[in-house]
Amino acid sequence: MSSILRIALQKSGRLSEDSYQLFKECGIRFDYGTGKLKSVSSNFPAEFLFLRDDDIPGYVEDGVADLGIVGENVAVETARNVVTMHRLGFSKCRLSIAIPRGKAWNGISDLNGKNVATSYPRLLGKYLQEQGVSAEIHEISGSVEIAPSIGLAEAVCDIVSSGSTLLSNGLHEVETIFRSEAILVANPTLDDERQTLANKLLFRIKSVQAAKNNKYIVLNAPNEALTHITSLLPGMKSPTVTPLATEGWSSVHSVINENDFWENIEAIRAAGAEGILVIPIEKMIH
Ligand code: PRT
Ligand code: ZN
Repeated sequence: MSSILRIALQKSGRLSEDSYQLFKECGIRFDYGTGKLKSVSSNFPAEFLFLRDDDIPGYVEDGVADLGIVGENVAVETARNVVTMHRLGFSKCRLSIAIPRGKAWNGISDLNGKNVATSYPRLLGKYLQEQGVSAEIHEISGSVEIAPSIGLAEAVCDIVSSGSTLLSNGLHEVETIFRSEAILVANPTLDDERQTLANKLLFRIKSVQAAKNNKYIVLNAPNEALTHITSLLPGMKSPTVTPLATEGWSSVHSVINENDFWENIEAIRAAGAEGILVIPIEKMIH
């Protein structure tokens, strides 16, 4: 195979670190942070392009890059013809409407006839239309949160994560219109070789994500409690049970989901398990 996959990543910003980390965990090595605009991987047929996030959907649509990692907010706002291959679960944020603290809010219809400042005119416009609200959208490219204090708008629609930017500008969030996370986007017309490479990458990403969401668990249990304990540990297929040297006891090995980890651990302990070890998993292949 002679093709090389071109992957666009944000050069430096809120998507960069987690994007670089993801490829590292997928076992794909490349240099970054050297100020270079691109870098070829030493162990996977991929070339990485380091760009501003706003330009990534356009480059992927035009085929300058085959794949890209971008915030879903930017992918939707730029409305380029790209395919969402996978949700990546990092750089989570929301696009919300906020108004000056102390101002009354009775619902989205309060925005009728008002000015709203945003860098997301398309997303906001669509939302207001769906809600049957007619407001004036002022597109500004940055520092949206200062718009009300300088008299440019009565409300803003901006990206929020912790909420501290709104707070320190005397604003308060009244309505979330979109939830976003980093996504892997692809050019819709990848040739067969590149599609094969993209699928290989996706397989690795899914294995890394599955491993992160699960833990390997090893415990000792009295034999009479095994049926109950194994029913609490569905594992990948079913738990592995081996006898211990101590008569009447067994060792149980399984995989447990991170989300219901603490609840299950309590139930497992209550059922008589002892010596419970919980171990991180590096890769998990289904
Ligand atoms: O230089 P370049 O153009 O590449 O980067 P950028 O400055 O345009 O984008 P960047 O790095 O700030 O964000 C990249 C992506 O990260 C966004 O498109 C979102 O998908 C996602 N993301 C996650 C965020 C935030 N969290 C976030 N908090 N993007 C922006 N913010 C900003 C927001 O605009 C506001 O100014 O942070 C402020 C709010 O943060 P809190 O924590 O105070 O609520
Ligand atoms: Zn940007």
